[in-house]
Amino acid sequence: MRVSGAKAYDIALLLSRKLFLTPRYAALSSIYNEKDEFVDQVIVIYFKAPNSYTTEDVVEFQCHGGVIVANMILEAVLKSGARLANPGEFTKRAFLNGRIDLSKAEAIGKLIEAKSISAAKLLSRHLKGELQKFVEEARENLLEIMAFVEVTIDYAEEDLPTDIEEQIVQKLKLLITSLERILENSKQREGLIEGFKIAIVGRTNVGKSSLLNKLLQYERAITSNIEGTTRDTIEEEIKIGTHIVKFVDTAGIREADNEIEKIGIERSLSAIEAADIIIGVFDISREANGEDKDILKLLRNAKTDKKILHVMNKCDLQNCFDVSLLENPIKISCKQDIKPLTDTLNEYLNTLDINEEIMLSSARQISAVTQSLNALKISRDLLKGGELELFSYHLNEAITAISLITKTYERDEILEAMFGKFCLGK
Ligand SMILES: Nc1nc2c(ncn2[C@@H]2O[C@H](COP(=O)(O)OP(=O)(O)OP(=O)(O)O)[C@@H](O)[C@H]2O)c(=O)[nH]1
Ligand SMILES: [Mg+2]
Repeated sequence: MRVSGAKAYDIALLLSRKLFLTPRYAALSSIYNEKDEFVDQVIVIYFKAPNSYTTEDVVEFQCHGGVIVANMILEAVLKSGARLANPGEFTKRAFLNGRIDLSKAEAIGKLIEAKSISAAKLLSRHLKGELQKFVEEARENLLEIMAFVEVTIDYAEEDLPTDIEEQIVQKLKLLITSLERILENSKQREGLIEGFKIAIVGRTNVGKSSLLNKLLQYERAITSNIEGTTRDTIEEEIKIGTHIVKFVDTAGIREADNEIEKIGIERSLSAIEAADIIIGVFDISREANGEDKDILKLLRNAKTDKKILHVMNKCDLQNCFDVSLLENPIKISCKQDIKPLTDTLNEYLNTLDINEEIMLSSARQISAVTQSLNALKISRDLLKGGELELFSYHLNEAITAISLITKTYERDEILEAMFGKFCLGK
């Protein structure tokens, strides 16, 4: 149990009945509550400010296992003046007190919920400051450009000297390329952090729910030979290799008259929209019909950043299906074996594993870089047209946006520091 803040040390002395605690030493100590009753024997460690996670005084009680003892100590701590921390408050304080920047705070939060080993590896790289370093370098480059241009606007009668303009154009070009690369790299792999979503789609009765059950290894969804058994989407997390992914079983897609079934089909379509991977299931024991062709069309029209898999199900039965309609079909039987599908999925997920390149780890970071990139492209074009003031306006926008990843950009303060390098009034 951890207590942070100005009173943490006094609380620890009170509960342990000690006169002092040496910082960073593990002290064996009895703990007493406000009624002077012995509660537990624990290890107390005192982290003296600023050498702690929050940079405040922090005291750690390492008590015996189980919920009851821990709760009794918690109660004693609360009775002596502490309050419960809000979710994430320790990390929030670490950020507010300047110990970590936002990219690190975000990495800590996501690390706890990481959906794969490779996601955890990436987040620990962010925790070490990889993303922070990248953002700060980009920001410094942009600020330098900004300073040049503002000096020209304020102090020079004429336009930017051509050699400087050429340098700025080069710098912008490099930055734009690197931001574009990061975005592409990150968008493809977004599911690694947030967890991939896999939609199982097809016409009615092809065995979508049977597939979900087989993946889960228990009868989660109702299956039957009645068409339109599944009316709602069903979501379950399943581990494939080292990845935790979310499978979504959907209502079979067909022309439905029934109001409830229609709503279910609407939901199937949104599940396709939200998925990173779409498994189209086809029942090879029946001839392909118009509904199968509609599904194929749906799969063809899905966004290009989604992975599409064509699956032939019921391979334990005789084949009546025109298989040439399918692309690289994977043969399975939910009654017998679905390993060819899980193997393909595992292989695909592994190809997405994180490489050495810089990557963003949240939708918030992706949006910040997208905004910054758009502003940079606008300002690049304005510079070509010689519109310095507008250029500077959009450049400022680009700096503000990318700074959201690490810490808020305070224009005056940073610009002052930058201008300090120039000999103005020369
Ligand atoms: N022989 C055989 N039968 C299967 C296989 N997979 C599913 N079935 C049967 O096919 C029927 C339909 O299966 P479901 O899993 O309910 O199909 P669904 O696609 O979820 O159907 P809807 O929810 O109505 O869209 C059931 O009777 C299953 O037992 C298979 O691989 N082989
Ligand atoms: Mg079903």
